[in-house]
Amino acid sequence: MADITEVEFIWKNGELIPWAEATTHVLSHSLHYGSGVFEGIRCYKDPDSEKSFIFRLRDHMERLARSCKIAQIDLPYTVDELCDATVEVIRANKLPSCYIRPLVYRGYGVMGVDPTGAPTDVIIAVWPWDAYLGPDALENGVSVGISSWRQRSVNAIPPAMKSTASYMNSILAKMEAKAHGYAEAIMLNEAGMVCEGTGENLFIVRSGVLSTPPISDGVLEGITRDTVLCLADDLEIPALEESLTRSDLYIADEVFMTGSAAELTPIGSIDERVIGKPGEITRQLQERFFAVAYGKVEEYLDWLTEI
Ligand code: PY5
Repeated sequence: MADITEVEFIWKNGELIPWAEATTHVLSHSLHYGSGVFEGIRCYKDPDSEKSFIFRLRDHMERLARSCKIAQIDLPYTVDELCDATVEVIRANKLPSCYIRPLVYRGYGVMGVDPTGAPTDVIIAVWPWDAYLGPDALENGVSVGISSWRQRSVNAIPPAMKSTASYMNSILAKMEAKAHGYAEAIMLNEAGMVCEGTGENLFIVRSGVLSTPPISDGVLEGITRDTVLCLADDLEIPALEESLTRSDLYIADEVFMTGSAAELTPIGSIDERVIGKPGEITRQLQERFFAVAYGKVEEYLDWLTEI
């Protein structure tokens, strides 16, 4: 049984096609070797104004284009065309709020590791998706554990490339975390420093200062991470990008994760070390994040694409 809310249309290679017909051949290159790149984006409906906005659409599509560049995939559409296609598929499905999943993948045509000759297929799927880490995760926080798996290193699968292949690493860590009763895993990098969650960046607060691992420690350059750093600046919360050890997490006053799917999720405990209820700074940033996403903050309206 599919644990996904099906809608009417998916955009594929320039056309809207029925959800059930958006299939691919079992010998598609990316199904065998993970040669795809993707994005995760959200569209929010402001409950007051009832307007819907896609959050930082252009920034996501630009990252998708950068992922293609690293993966040496010729993207057959411009960033503008992909942004327009996203608006088109949301409107066609009449969705007030949704998650958006663009995927560029090497399709059916060759079976060697060398992808030369495989076609490039592009899809944009949308569907309603609730809080990623559980129904009360945003409100009450989640328990997480440090994974025994290390995050892929910068010279293995580059973190700047949001590739499907990288998520085998995330899957191993996520399944281990769930088996131990945690909602999410935190992965260290090969050097043993804190890296990120399986689909989220990580922040800590200690003595009123916000810290997050630098890009050079192997984290995805998250768009929500960048958003939080901008909002912290507005709120005059000092913020640093600095390497963190696992003990820095255990003794932090507040810890939270960020991502398009996970939004801004507080962490209540790490490896049974209690952090506690969502703290003041986490709450302030969460509140401002949703105000911005709902189009209530004038200076950030250019981050939003109205549907
Ligand atoms: N780190 C990793 C490994 C991620 O997969 C993601 C996003 C992030 C950080 C946060 O990036 P951003 O803030 O730009 O979303 N993960 C995807 C998402 O849609 C997929 C999760 C299932 O959030």
